[in-house]
Amino acid sequence: MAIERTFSIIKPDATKRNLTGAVNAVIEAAGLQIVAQKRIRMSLPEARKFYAVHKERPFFGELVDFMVSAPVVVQVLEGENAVAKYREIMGATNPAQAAEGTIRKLYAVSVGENSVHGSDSVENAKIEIAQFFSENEILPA
Ligand code: RTP
Ligand code: MG
Repeated sequence: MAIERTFSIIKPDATKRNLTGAVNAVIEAAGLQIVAQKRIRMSLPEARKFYAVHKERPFFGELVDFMVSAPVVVQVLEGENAVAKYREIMGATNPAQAAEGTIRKLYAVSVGENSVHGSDSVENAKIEIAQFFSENEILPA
């Protein structure tokens, strides 16, 4: 199996409720290693750039406003099949449809305020990681 990296964001609804450690516990229990992490306040241009693929969607404005509304924690996760594994433990976008034990089932508030982001492909993970981290900030054990 391939060792991959994926990009994660612990979103404002989760940082505001002091759930960074709870989310990280689920990540680590699944065997993913947090190889880079920082708490930042996303700027509006950064949020618009990050979610540019959704710019024509009706929820785009709401989404970027939410992402800049409080600090977020950006992370790089590493492990076997990290991209798919993280999507699996995040659960469905809408927490009402998320499987038991997933981060969104446990913690998300709504389809918009859904606690975490995870890359949807290895290619996008590389692009997203590069938006927030330089290679010397990523430190596998
Ligand atoms: P993410 O990109 O954040 O990991 O989430 P995802 O792949 O599961 O969902 P995606 O379709 O990429 O949507 C990105 C984020 O936009 C917000 N959203 N709001 N109000 C709505 O109907 C709606 N739909 C999506 C969510 O925060 C979602 O995670
Ligand atoms: Mg997505």
